[in-house]
Amino acid sequence: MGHYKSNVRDLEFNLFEVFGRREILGTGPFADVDEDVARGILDEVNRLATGVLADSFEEGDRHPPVFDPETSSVTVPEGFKKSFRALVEGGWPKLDLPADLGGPGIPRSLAWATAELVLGSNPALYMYAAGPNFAYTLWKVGTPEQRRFAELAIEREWGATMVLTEPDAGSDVGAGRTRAVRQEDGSWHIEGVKRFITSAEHDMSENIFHLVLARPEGHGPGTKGLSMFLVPKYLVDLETGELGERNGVYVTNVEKKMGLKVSTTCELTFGDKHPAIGYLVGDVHQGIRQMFMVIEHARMMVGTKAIATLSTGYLNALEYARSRVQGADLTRMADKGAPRVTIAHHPDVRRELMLQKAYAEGMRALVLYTATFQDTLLVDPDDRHAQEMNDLLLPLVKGVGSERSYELLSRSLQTLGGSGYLQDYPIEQYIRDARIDSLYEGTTAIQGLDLFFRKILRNQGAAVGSLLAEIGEFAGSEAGNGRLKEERKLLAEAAAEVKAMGDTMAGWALTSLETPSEVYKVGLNTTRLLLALGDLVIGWLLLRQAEVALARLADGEDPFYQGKVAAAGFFARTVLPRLAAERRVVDSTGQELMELPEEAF
Ligand code: ST9
Ligand code: FAD
Repeated sequence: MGHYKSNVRDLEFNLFEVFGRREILGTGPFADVDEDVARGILDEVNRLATGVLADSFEEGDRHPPVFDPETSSVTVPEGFKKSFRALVEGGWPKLDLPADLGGPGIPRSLAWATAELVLGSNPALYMYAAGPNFAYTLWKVGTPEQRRFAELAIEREWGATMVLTEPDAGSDVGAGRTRAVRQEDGSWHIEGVKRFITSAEHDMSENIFHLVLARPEGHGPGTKGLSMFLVPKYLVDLETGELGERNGVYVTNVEKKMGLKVSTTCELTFGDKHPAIGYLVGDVHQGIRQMFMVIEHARMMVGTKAIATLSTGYLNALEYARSRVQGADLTRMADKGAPRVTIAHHPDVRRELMLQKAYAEGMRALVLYTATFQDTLLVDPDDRHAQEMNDLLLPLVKGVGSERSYELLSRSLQTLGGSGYLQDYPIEQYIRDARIDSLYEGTTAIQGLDLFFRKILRNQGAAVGSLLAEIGEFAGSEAGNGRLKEERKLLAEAAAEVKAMGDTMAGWALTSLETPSEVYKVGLNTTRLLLALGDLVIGWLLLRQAEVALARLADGEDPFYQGKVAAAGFFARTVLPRLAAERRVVDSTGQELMELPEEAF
């Protein structure tokens, strides 16, 4: 048995029973996909994910890629290559493409459900498979030549990277110093050093193209002064598609890191040995806007990766708890001769397991709920509400998904006792591999700032207001036919707490226009608000699932649906009430921390 335990039933439950995806299949851009095709895709990818993709998960960790500084080359372990080939040969990296670029033209919700399976099984595979997806962005915003390049990249299965970070420009991308110098023939020479670049070198594709942010000479400071350049490893003859000269971009180091070791994290040096030729994407200087098209996808990916890992962590913990015999039932604690029971009998283990289950399944629902807005945008790219909801939910998927998954994976390990600490089980690797998720693609702090300032304040509360109204409507409804009455009340109370937190913070933001230091009080609470809103939405989505499950249970018992009702009730009773405390913390925020001299820390 491989390490990966998937949950296809829950994916299908979300897609077809909760979020009504059946209704959009067979129509518009999804004309060629019906429910059978959709279920077939999930089945096929699940077969791969629990088989050949998972096979090299451990090998990639124990025998990471080898970097040769002499040749600037990287050799990836053979087992991982085999897994990658299986993914590529199945055509799965092209899953995100529309039909006119050779993709299946599926809804985003189905694409993300499928992505969960790959990301839970062996996340680095998904990242090495970024080529077609990144080429699609290039195709959307590129010049005719760049569109041709993108088509070749898709056809020839080239690798791809997103290149923002520099030693002095991490969260603050606008501090980037990599330069772009215009040449007479209209191309550019890129000069500088980028770091931490994922998949920038490997031996699994004949070419790799980099989407690079650099500052053209004379352009202003900050992110708005950056432009995006296409910088291929090998130059390409666009007519024949043949590879030409080696371009002057080289990997000059590969980092040694805590986890996700098979994914190369590279220092990338431009124009040191010979010129690194770049092409201005779309022939326009809109680098940060273009890069955010890639980032939005990557943030969704990171959240999905984290949640996928929590789900398999939980299911591994559950399997262990069902077989590990230790101690007597608590009711017979004093009876030293009482039969020993599996640890799944112990109240404390049950509580821990249910917390893992509720978060894993609630956050899966969050990913797929967010994806439903992306589905709408494929049907109507001008749907403003769908755009704003997607924008609002992305920092939750990424920020809450990564923070809670890491926290809860530690609980999964705890369920295995000392055995969880061993490499005999996958959870210690899950934890190391998932630790990155709250760091890259914008740290949690950045997600909190993005949520409050850009997605709430700048949006004048429209999207969050609509979300809270929908939650309020559910709480005030008859959902669950009396069976969810207490839970709906807890949901309404939690929603009021979160709204109060947001209102208080918005008030400080307003006051800061006159008294700038008031904004510190906002900054002390943006991550708190992110996590609180996350808990609220997770609680709501679990209750929506419970409503569906209760209706199904009327037809007879099914542990899957019983589990849904139990998880929603547990979350409502044990997690949502904590939001009252979070609100009190917000209310009591002062300037003490900001006035404290650094030496006192
Ligand atoms: C990284 C990569 O970490 C990690 C791994 C990558 C792996 C890739 C693999 C992907 C997989 C692909 C799929 C494969 C498929 C396979 C299938 C197999 C089955 N939304 O607020 P301002 C824009 S990469 C949209 O003033 P500052 C906007 O244009 C490194 N746009 O910011 C805005 O202008 P305006 C990641 C946004 O103060 C402009 O930026 N690094 C958003 O100048 C300026 O905005 C990071 O993420 C947004 N939310 O800069 C950096 N926000 O306002 C984190 C901004 O006019 N740091 N824009 O619209 C930040 O995000 C900062 O907040 C900052 C601040 C840089 C934006
Ligand atoms: P810093 O920005 O220095 O942050 C340090 C700490 O300060 C963090 O806790 C942060 O939250 C906090 N902080 C910083 N600014 C603020 C602020 N304004 N308000 C509040 N808190 C703040 N980059 C790429 O371009 N392409 C890639 O493919 C890529 N892959 C990566 C793979 C790995 C394994 C790693 C480790 C990184 C990768 N990155 C990549 C870079 C990654 O996106 C950055 O590490 C990340 O954006 C954070 O930047 P930093 O590491 O410089 O941390």
